[in-house]
Amino acid sequence: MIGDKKVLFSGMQATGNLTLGNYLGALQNWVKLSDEYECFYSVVDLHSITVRQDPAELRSRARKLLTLYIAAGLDPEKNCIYYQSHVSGHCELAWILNCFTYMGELNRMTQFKDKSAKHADNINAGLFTYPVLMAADILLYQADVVPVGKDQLQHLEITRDIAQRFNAIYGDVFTIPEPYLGKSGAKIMSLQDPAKKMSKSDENVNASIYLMDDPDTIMRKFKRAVTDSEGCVRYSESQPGIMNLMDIYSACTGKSAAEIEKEFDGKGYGDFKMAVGESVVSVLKPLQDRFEDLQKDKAYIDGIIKNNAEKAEYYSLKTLRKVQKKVGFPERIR
Ligand code: ATP
Ligand code: LTN
Repeated sequence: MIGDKKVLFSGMQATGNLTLGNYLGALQNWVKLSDEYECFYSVVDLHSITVRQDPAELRSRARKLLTLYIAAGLDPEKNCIYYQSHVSGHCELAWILNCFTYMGELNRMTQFKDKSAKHADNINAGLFTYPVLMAADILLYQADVVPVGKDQLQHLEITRDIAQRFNAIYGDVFTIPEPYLGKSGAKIMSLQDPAKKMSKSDENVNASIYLMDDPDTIMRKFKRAVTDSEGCVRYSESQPGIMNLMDIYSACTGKSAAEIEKEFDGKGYGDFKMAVGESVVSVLKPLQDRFEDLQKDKAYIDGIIKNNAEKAEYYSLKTLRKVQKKVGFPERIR
């Protein structure tokens, strides 16, 4: 707890251009939860270097991502929006937690298996211990809740296991975090292959809607979206492409699956796809406009970066000092 509020932590990597999946699965929920919780939203640049990055590009993407958090509606005066690399406690706690995590546990992580298959020439130790750094992010702020997409649930589980293991030895040090999965948008699938999640690292640009896509591009991508030959808009496992479009439409309009089925009863996929595309444009356009304005205000963004890093550091140190004491490191002499 901070004051009378529970704590929320979440983060996103500054790799690739953000997609509609990132927005509906993560960012949109962050905004919804931001009044209720004391929130820490990090640009997790330390995680990004588990895959080789061009330095200038990483720096520029990280700043864009931080700006996007604000453009999406997170108030940086109330929410702590900061770069992970600006708070050294993340790495320090990660090291300690590494010593409380088993190789066998990390070996089971599907993201590690996927990423090492994808980057076979660079299967580094950081990629392997990635979930430990993520656990450190969350536990450092004693987070009660962590809004993520479904693909991150396994990492949340391991975070809880590490925290429970640590608490069992040293007493109640860490709050055990709960995942928060939004109702709709928990897993947005690729527009070209509804068996795969929409991902910012997909090589096929038609598979993903990027947050900065212009309206024409968005409409074109939805027109090309893979569906089926059944010809009716119905929420059914046998129609994964349509289900995905319904999830997107539902997340953008707030309509339920039953309402959507009724709205498109007797209409073709063409009409439905147009409506989905328009609903996405109307959600993304205001965000894009705010992003453009914010990007111009360098001094304002710099101020946010400085103040919030200090705030994050203050809270992180409270946990870190406690953990260091618990494991038996000598006290600092002042
Ligand atoms: P990459 O393709 O590079 O692995 P990604 O698109 O999966 O990236 P992340 O940075 O791993 O993006 O995810 C940021 C947040 O967005 C996470 O909370 C994740 O669960 C969520 N997210 C990512 N893709 C989707 C998706 N298709 N549907 C819903 N949520 C998603
Ligand atoms: N692993 C996450 C990003 C991430 C994160 C976190 C999410 C790093 N640390 C802490 C929630 C809480 C991802 O790839 N989406």
